[in-house]
Amino acid sequence: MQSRYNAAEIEPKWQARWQQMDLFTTRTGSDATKFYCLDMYPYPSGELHMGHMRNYILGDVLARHKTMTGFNVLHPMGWDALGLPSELAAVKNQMHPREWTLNCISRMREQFDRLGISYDWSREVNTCLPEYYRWDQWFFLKFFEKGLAYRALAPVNWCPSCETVLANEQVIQGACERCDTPVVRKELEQWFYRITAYADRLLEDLSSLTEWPERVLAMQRNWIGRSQGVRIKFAVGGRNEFIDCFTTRADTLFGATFVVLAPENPLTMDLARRAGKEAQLTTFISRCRSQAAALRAGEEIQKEGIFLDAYAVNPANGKRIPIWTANYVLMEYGTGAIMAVPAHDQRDLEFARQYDLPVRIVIQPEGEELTEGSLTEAHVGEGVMVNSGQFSGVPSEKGKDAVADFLESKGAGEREVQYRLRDWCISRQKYWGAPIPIVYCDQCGIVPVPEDQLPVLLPSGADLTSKGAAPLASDPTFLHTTCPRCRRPARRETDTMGTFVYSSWYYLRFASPHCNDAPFDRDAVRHWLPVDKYVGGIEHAILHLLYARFFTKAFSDLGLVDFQEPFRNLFTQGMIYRHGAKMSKSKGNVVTPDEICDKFGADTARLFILFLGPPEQDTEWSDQGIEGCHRFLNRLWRLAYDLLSSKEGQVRYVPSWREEIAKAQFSAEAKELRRKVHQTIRKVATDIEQRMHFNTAISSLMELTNSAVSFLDRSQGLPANPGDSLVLSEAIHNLVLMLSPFAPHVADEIWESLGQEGSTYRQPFPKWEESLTVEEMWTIVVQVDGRFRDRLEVPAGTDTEDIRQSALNLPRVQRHTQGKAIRQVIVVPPKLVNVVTGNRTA
Ligand code: ANZ
Ligand code: ZN
Repeated sequence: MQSRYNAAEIEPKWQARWQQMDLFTTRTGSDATKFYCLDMYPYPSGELHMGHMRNYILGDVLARHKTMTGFNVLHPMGWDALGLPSELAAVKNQMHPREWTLNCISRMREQFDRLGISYDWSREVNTCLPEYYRWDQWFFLKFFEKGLAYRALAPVNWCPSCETVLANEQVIQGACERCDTPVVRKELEQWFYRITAYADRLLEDLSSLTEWPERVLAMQRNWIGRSQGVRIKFAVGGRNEFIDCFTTRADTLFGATFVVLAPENPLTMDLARRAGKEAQLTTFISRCRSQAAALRAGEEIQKEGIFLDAYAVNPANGKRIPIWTANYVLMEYGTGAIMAVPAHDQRDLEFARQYDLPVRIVIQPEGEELTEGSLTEAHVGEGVMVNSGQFSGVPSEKGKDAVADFLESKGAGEREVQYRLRDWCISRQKYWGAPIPIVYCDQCGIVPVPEDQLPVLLPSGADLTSKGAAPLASDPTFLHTTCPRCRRPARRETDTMGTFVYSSWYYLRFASPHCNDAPFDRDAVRHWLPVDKYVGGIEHAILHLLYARFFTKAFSDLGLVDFQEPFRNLFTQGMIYRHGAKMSKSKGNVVTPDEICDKFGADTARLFILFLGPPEQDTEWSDQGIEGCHRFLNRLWRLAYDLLSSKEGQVRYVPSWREEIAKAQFSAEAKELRRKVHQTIRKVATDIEQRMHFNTAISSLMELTNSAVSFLDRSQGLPANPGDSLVLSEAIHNLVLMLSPFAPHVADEIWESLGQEGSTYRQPFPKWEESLTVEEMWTIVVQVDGRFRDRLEVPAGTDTEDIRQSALNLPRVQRHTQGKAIRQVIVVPPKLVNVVTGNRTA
C-alpha cells in the first residue's frame, strides 16, 4: 500500500475493474428480493453540474447499499432526449438535434462514470431512438381507439413575424425571443390525452401512496382540484334560455345579486350584440387575454366589467338580477359563468363596490352582526342563513345540502363535481419529437396509421426554423403520403409529441429495454415494478408524476400492466444553492463534477455533496467543506497504511481477526472502541435505511475514524495487547465496508490492500451486534454528609461534572439538602459522591 492517498490513480483503476467484473449488470433470475432504484433521467443538456449530481449520487448510495444488504437491485439510467429543450439547445449551437443530443449523451455518460455511479448501462434507454418512440406512437393509437386521444382547438403562442408557434419558454415578456415581435394567441387543432377521465382515480389513489412526501401529495391534490357543488340554472329574463352557474356555495343563493359571464363565453357576445356593445366587448376580450389566467382568477387584479343590459332570474326568490361580464371569471373553469354573492365572496364584493351593485348578507357569523353598508371584507366563513326565505335559521353547512335538494326537486339545478385538472395537450408544432401517427384524408377524414407501419420516422430533411405552423410540414416527402384506408393521396399530421409523453413510461422500459415486439415484456415488468425508490427533484412533483400515474392507470385498463401506481416510494431532494441562487448554468454559479474530480477525486465529490445537509432540504454550497471531506479520506487511508505497516509486536492489522476476536481479551480503551464500531454500524444502517440521512451517516464514519486513529496513536510504540490489534482490525474492516456505498473507489483500494478479494460492492454490508453496543454502567453510591442516601446509574466514562449534577438532582438527595447550603460535592468516579452541607440558609 502506498503511503499517500492518490485518487487520480486509484479511481480510473477501479472503474476499469468494475467494468471488467461486469459489476453493475443487473442479475436476472436471482431469488433475492428485488429492489428497483430509479433516479429521474436527465435531458441531455451536455453538462451535469453538482446540483444535478446530488440526485444521482443519492440514488447511487442507496442502490449500492441495497445491493450490499442482499437485494437484487435494478439501477438503470437513460436519456429524456426528445423534446423542446434539446431542440432549442441544438438550434442555438447550430447542430442537428440528433447529433447534438448524441454528443451530449456521450459526454454525460462520461461524467456519470467518472463519479463511479453504479448504473447498469446495458439497460440504457434513449427516447430519441425510433425503437423507443415507436411505442409512444403505439400508445397513441391505443389511446385513440379508446377515446383517450382526441383533437380539439386550443390556443398557441404565435409569432406573426417568424410565422411560427412558440413554446412558452420562447415567449419573453409577451414577445418572441428571436425577433421581439409581440406574441399573439392563435387557435389550432391539437391533440389531447383525456387525463380528466382519470381525475377521480388519480385523486383517490393518492391515499395509497403512504411513502410519498406529504408535500407532493398535497400538490397533486391541489392540481387535480376536486370541488363539489351545484350547477344552478338562472333563466335569462323573458327568454327560454338559461345561464348555468357552478357554485360551491349553494347556501348563499339568496344573496346572489348579479350574474357574471366570462368575457369569452359565447353567450356574452350574444347579449353584447343585442345591447349594441359588440365593439366594446371585443376590445375588452383582447385586454383580458393579455392577463394570465392565474392572475385573472386571483384577488389582486383590478376588477373590470361591462353590464350586458340583460337580467336573469334568481331561482330561489324569483328576483331579477343584472347580467355582467368581468375579467375575473374564467371560461376554462366550471361553466364560465358565476352567480355573484358580494357579501360572501371577496372578488364579487370588490366588483359590486366598484359598479355600485347591491350587497345582500345571507350568512351571519355567530356572535356578530354584519351590516351591508359597512362591509369591506366578504364574510366567507360559516354562519347561520338569514334573508333566505324558508331556509333562514339553517346553519350554512347544512344549508348547502338543503338548497341543493330544493333546486334539484324544482329542476333548477343539479349537484356536480368540478375538477381544476384539464386534459393534457400533447401536440407540439416542433421538430424534435415523435410524429403523431395520424393521416388526414379528404375521403376518410382522420385515419390512424396502422400499427404495422410504425414507427412513423422523424424525417431528417425538415427545416427546423421554417415558417408555417410546423417544421415537419416543410418536408414534402414526409407530409405527402397515401391514405392507409383508401390509398388515395393524403397528408400526415405534422405535430410531434411533447417531452412529458416519453417520460411517462420510461420506468417501464427499463425492465426490458431491448424488447422489440412490445413496449415492454410483461413478465419483466411484473417482476421489477413498481419502482421501490424514485429519487428526483420537487420540480416534477406535479406534471411528470401525474402523467406517469395516468399512463400506468390507462395501461392497466388496456391490460398492459397489473398495478395501479408506478412509484411506491418517492424521495424528493432539495436544491443546491450557491451565492444565494439556485445552481444553474444561466445563473453562472455552477460547480461541475469535473472540477471537483480533477482537484480531489470522485470519492471526495460524492462524500461532499452528501455531507452538505439532509438531502430533502435545500442547501447552500460551501467550498470549504470539500477540504474537510478530502481530509477524512486521507485520514482513513493513513489509518489503514499505519496498521498495515506497523511492526511485529505493535498494534497492527490481523487478517484473521474475525476468528480470534470472540475469545480475546482487550484493554478498557479497546473495549470502548469496539462499542463505538458497533454503535456506528447501527447508526449508519438506520440513517441510510430509514431517512436517507447520508450526512449524519458520514459524520459517524468520520467520528469512528477519529477514534480509531487516536487509539492507534496512543498505543503506537508501546508493546501491544494482542486483543487490541483485533479490535482495530475489526474497525478498519467495517469502516471500509460502510464507506463503500459513499466512496467506493477508495473503499475498494483499501479493501484490496487488506488482502481481500474483489470489490466491496459484492460484500455484505456490516451488521452490528446489539449486545456490543450497550454502554457499561457505573453504579455510584451517593452520600449526604457521609450517610448513604441513594445509588446513581450512569454510563461508564461519564464526566465528573455530569455525575455531580445527576447526584444533586436525585429526589432523596434533594430531600436531605433542602433548606441547607451545599458546601462541597466530592466526586470519586466510578464509586462515590459525597455531598457536604453547611448551615441552614437564611
Ligand atoms: C357563488 C359563491 C358564493 C362562490 C360565495 C363562492 C363564495 P372552487 O372551490 O375553486 O371550485 N367560480 C366558479 N366558476 C368560476 C369561473 N369560471 N371563474 C371564476 N370563478 C368561478 O371555487 C368555486 C367557486 O369559484 C364558485 O362558488 C364560484 O363562486 C367561483 F359566497 O359561487 B362561488
Ligand atoms: Zn382515405
